[in-house]
Amino acid sequence: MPAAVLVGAQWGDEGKGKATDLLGGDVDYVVRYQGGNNAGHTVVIGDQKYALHLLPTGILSPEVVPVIGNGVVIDPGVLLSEIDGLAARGISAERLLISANAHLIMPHHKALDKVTERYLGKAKIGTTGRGIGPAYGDKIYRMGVRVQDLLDPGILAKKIEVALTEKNQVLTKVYNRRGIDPAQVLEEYLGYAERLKPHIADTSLVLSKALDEGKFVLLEGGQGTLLDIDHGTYPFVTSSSPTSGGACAGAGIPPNRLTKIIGILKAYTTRVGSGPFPTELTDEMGEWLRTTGGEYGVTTGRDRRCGWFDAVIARYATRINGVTDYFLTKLDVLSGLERIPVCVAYEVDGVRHDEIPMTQTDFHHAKPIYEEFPGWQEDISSAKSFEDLPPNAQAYVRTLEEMSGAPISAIGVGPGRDQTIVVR
Ligand code: 2SA
Ligand code: GDP
Ligand code: MG
Repeated sequence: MPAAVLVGAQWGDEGKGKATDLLGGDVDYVVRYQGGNNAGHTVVIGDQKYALHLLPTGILSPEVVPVIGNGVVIDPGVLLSEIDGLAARGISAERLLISANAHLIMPHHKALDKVTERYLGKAKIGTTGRGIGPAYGDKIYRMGVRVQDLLDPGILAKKIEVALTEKNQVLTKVYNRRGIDPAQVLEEYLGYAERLKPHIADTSLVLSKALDEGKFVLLEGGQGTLLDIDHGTYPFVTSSSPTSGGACAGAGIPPNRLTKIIGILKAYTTRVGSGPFPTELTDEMGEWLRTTGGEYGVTTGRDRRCGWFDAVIARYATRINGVTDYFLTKLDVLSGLERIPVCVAYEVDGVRHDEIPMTQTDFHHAKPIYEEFPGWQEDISSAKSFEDLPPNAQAYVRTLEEMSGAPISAIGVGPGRDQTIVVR
């Protein structure tokens, strides 16, 4: 049976949380495969709003098994407070499975994330400060502490000792900060171990068996294609692989299990943090999109940078991820505009680029070439079918579909669970 991937097509915050939640009723397992509590996924059910960071969105559907895959970096304290927060609202995380191979975010990762950003000054990445980059750095450097180490206090103590011997040198000697006490960290993490133990599993094996039994597995990405460590706007990226290729590695299932790759595409573009963004609007129009679309970071509360839809990026996301279907979100936000510009290509030093330029230097200098489309004035937030949309809204969707190169099979017209149009 199939596994599907849900991936952000832009710079994150496309509305992946809502999309996963929508599919929740049809799936058996929802798996986070990368990132950590840098992610912020919002789901609105009736008058209840949930902001999820580490827990897969499937936690909100009682019949779904939520899984944190091996590709995720876990801050155990944050995970437990998220679990407790949901429990207080009557949602149980008892069925949650956590990969024994996932890596842990340690106190020194958070400290280093913050000091390196300060050190970079104007050149900073604009990270969420959650320790994501340093945790993945240690994973690649083979100095990481994994979830399974929580099951062996001796190993855990040794790993913390080894890591801090080096990291405390960096913190104190390079950055003039206070060192971190290994004994204190050990005590803290052994406390987490007690509570997390029942959830730790060989999740790759669990998923493989589930697929053999005909179960439906949904792999839920965090961030987005342009934040991918390999395919994004490096170095202004996150430290993992949100793209569909990363989904298999981060969940521990083989590529030939994937049958659908659903890209989530916002009807305009946003980005949080530093880095190139050709269609960014720094004027009142950008402010209007931010206010109307509620574009503020779910994790950090930062203002999101806003701009027009960029078809070059959408085409790129289709290609890199092998998108089979798009879910176009936030079309309702554009209601009321006279005309809607769409970036169809870039101009770099007088040369037209129909694809993302090969070098970051050129991408930094890319100027959008726009085509304008007529807007619509009607409120579309209660539209139930494609035909309910005003003709200009229908034409806008068809244009984005054609430019993106993959079918748009669902359209978001509001944040609510029921504010979605299924196109085909
Ligand atoms: P990090 O913390 O190392 O992953 O930061 C590196 C870059 O990745 C960006 N990033 C994000 N971009 C959009 N949304 C994210 N999640 C939150 C949200 C963001 C927030 O849902 O709103 O609350 O600020 C997310 N996570 C990481 C980050 O901005 C850096 O550019
Ligand atoms: P994610 O990181 O991709 O899960 O997205 P975020 O939750 O960070 O940001 C998306 C925001 O858009 C959330 O506040 C959602 O509730 C909201 N949202 C999702 N789909 C729609 C939509 O179709 N219309 C409107 N108006 N809001 C939406
Ligand atoms: Mg988000």
